[in-house]
Amino acid sequence: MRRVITYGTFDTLHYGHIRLLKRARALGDYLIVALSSDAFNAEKGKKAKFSFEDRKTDLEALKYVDLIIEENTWDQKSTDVQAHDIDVFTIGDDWTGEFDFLKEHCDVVYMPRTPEISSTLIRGRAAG
Ligand code: C2G
Repeated sequence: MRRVITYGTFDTLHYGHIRLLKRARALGDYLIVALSSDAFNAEKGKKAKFSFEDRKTDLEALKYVDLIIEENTWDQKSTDVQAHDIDVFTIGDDWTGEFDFLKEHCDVVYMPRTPEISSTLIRGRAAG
């Protein structure tokens, strides 16, 4: 059982997120998503439109996601990877190089982002 983990806010869930999660799941047999808490979003300087609970509910609807845990700090990744017996850490290539320190515990895969779609863009359109 090859276990994969990825991290993010996943606000206003869109096809860019879904494609990433589908590809993340395809790297193994089990995908854990560490979902940024509302407090951690503030630390990231991100104002999510939806609460942690709403964003969690969206992710739970996806067949690619096997478990959702909370992301509260920048430095929980090494602990998470060991605690959940992770084989692969993956995230979009906007983070390339940032998490190479995890290579002592697991594979690290940066995946291409899906262009032209973002929660910010969607919010802007919704504003009309
Ligand atoms: N993503 C993507 N294509 C997009 C938008 C996002 O592939 N058009 C990917 C990002 O690269 C990331 C994931 O979807 O891997 C979640 O994106 P965000 O919610 O923006 O995550 P971020 O704020 O980058 O949080 O500790 C790591 C952080 O929590 C990552």
